[in-house]
Amino acid sequence: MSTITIDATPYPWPYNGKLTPQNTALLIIDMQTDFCGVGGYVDSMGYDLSLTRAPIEPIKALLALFRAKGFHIIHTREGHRPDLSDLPPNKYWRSQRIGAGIGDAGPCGRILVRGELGWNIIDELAPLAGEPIIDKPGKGSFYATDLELILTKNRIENLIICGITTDVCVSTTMREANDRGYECLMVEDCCAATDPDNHQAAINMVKMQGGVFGATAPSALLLEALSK
Ligand code: C5J
Repeated sequence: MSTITIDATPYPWPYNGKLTPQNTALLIIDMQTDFCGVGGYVDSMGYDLSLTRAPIEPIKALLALFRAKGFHIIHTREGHRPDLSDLPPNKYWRSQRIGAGIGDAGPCGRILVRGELGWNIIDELAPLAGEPIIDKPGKGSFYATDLELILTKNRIENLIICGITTDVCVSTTMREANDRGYECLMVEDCCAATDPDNHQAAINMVKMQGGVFGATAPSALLLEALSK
């Protein structure tokens, strides 16, 4: 592929103009039933599921193109071991307080527990064989996972980040990645939060200081640039 950049904000992304399927991964964060499905964690907390479901179709379109072009695709899942030995007590306490105790029984099985129905990535965005899935106990995708090892081994330098929720796992992951020197792009309509103002604020924060965490763009600009 010849050199291309995305007409992102606040700068044409990536900074060095080196965007190829070999050095770039589409990183899809936590598109699990627990975060966007009926009976999952977010639903149990009483949030509006239409917000966290909004990016499903835009991600589907991006995923199809990135697969067709041979880019790296990486998925993540937030969840805990069935014995909850990796669940900090304060995380449990806070989740129980809002009516969705992690590890407690819910309509989709035990909330945010690995192997349960709610923990699965939704069918619409199901990983294909060979696409790495990163299981993480926290909000960031680098903490207590082998994501960095996989990126290093595959010589991936650029991360195009999608998923839910913008203000929590997407944002934490982008900050972790940025500190490690990865060049990050947040895809605005391929992310969502449980609060629209928080979604917008998380996008705005990326763009401060000349792109303090990287850049952002709507998926239409990626589809346009990469379909050429
Ligand atoms: C949250 C996530 N919101 N995937 N997790 O608790 O953003």
